[in-house]
Amino acid sequence: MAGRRPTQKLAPNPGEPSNGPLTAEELQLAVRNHSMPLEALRNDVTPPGLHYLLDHFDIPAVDGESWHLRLGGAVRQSLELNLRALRRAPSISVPVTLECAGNGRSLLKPRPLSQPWMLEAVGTAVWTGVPLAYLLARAGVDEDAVEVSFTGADAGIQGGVHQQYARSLPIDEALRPDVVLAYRMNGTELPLQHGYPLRLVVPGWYGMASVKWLSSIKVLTKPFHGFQQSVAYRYQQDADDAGTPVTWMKVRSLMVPPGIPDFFSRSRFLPAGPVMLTGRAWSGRGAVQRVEVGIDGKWVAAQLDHPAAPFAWSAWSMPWVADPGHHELSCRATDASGATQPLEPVWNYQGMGNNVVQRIKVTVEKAA
Ligand SMILES: Nc1nc2c(c(=O)[nH]1)N[C@H]1C(S)=C(S)[C@@H](COP(=O)(O)O)O[C@H]1N2
Ligand SMILES: [Mo]
Repeated sequence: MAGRRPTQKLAPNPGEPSNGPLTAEELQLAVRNHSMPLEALRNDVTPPGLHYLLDHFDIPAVDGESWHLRLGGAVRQSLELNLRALRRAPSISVPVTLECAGNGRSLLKPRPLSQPWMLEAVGTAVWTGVPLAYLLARAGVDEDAVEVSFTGADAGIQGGVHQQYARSLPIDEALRPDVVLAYRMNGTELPLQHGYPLRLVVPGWYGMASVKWLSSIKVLTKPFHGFQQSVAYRYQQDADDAGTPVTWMKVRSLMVPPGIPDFFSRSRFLPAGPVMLTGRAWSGRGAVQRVEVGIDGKWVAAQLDHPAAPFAWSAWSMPWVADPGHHELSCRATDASGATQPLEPVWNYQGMGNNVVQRIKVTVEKAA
């Protein structure tokens, strides 16, 4: 009897979303990767070591001396460049706020099983390196090019598929003047965990686009279908939904939790009286136009500063006179497109782009 051949579906995550407690596998990922402590929102540029980190597989062993980048595919002239050659090429420095597309995942119910981010998978760094557009121009991109793919040196298995981490960009994005092949982060050599010796940084896009430990770049005349593009990083409703690709960062704001934390619960305590509430806001596409602070559900406009650069976050602040008792603080940003943060999480199967407003419970104590 002719039966249906069992089709093996490619899965981005290792199982259906769960309402159960955090699993040992999620904890394992959470201790390898890390988010940015919210108090680091005080800084324009995230201090060394506090920028969030997400590595899918292992940090690859790359020898910077013998390493070189290959750029080929649909180009007039393939290039092969070592680190010294790249450092001699024209360079730019771009302050960029990067956020993981899975930020906010663990606030979803049920919770997609992957890196269990809360709210703070974000950071801002100054990336220095060669504009990608410069190298593409040097190689001479063919007229029928549609995308450019980027392959990292790190390898692993995800969804049962052996792979090297790889992503692509549409050709128009790849030719933007601010997309950088970075060999420095905040003025010092690119740290191992952030992609040494060379990484891509795509300002405005969620972090997955910024491929680390680059080994090759290929100009393509057909769309790229790698796992991290066709299976992972999609907004989908269930395992059978092809979904839509995750691209630009949605609008988001975060607040430095005021006062002091309880060690274990992280709930906050502060004395009654005036306190300056501060934080940052960003959006991948279109500047942040407004930040509001919610005090027990009542929204008040915050003072919003100009960002240091088009793709860096903006500082905001709002004075508050805290009166004794329990309060809930929140913040909500709106960008130039009119997009604003939702009050409740918007669920999707992979837990992508959850830009729900942050809520902080505080206990205000009578001044002694
Ligand atoms: N080669 C490679 N590049 C990668 C990744 C990876 O696992 N391997 N992770 C991506 C993801 S999902 C994010 S959010 C960012 C994280 O960059 P950071 O660790 O420097 O903050 O790198 C991206 N680039
Ligand atoms: Mo990510």
